[in-house]
Amino acid sequence: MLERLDFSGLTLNHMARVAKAAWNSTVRAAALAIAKDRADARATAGRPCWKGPTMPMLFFDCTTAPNPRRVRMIIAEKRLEIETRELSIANGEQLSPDFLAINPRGTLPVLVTEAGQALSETVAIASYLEDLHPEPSLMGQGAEEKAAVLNWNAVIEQQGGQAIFDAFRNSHPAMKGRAIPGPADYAQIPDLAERSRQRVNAFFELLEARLQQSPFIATNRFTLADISCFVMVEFARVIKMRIPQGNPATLAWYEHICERPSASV
Ligand SMILES: N[C@@H](CCC(=O)N[C@@H](CS)C(=O)NCC(=O)O)C(=O)O
Repeated sequence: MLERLDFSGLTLNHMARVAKAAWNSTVRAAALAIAKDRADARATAGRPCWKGPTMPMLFFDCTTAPNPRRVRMIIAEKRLEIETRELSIANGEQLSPDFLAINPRGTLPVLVTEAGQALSETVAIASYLEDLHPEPSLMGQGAEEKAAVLNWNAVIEQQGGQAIFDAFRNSHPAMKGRAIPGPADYAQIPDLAERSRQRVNAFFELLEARLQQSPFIATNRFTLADISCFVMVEFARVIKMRIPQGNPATLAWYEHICERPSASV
């Protein structure tokens, strides 16, 4: 592929840039082809989890986006090595026909499992990885803890993440016409952005009340709910909202999570 590039008349620097871009798109195309082959094989097998041959997992990431970051943190906490392909949401790569063939919702993260399923929900990815690699546990152990993690993770997603995303997507100029992720374009609603900012304030109070009672979000140890909360709270910078200085329990929790190696992925 690279041999066919035309370098005539280019400076060395320019040549390097052209070669790098060609290499990246070749690698990306190969990754998409692998994932699509697996999806086709799964369709032929006629069921989502057939007992046929398995392949290494493949993770589609976007380093600028919060939900893929949750998956990167899970992978880091579990110290896994998973083949990863970066897509650029800024360049609309999640909406390419090749990627939509893998995830018709056009969202990231996606984890293609060993049997070829494309998982597009962070909680499903977390559950899958937890099952294959139970230690360290991020989804809780035993009925009470597992339920607490799922319960608090949903509270964080709905009361925090959704409010932050709505505030951002309905106000930021880069999100014009892109108020909802996915292939369909939706107009921004400025009033929704404003209401969502109020909800983010309420979320910070909810968090403070919870963390006054508990060292971590869901249980007395670090779990998926802390990962989700940490990522959402950090993402709130895009709407210029931060943990209020008057919320000491949340600030202490935040500092504590920042010390984990996974916080820097
Ligand atoms: N429910 C999904 C949400 C996935 C999602 O909305 N991802 C965003 C990035 S954080 C996306 O793909 N956006 C694409 C777009 O804006 O077009 C999850 O649990 O991860």
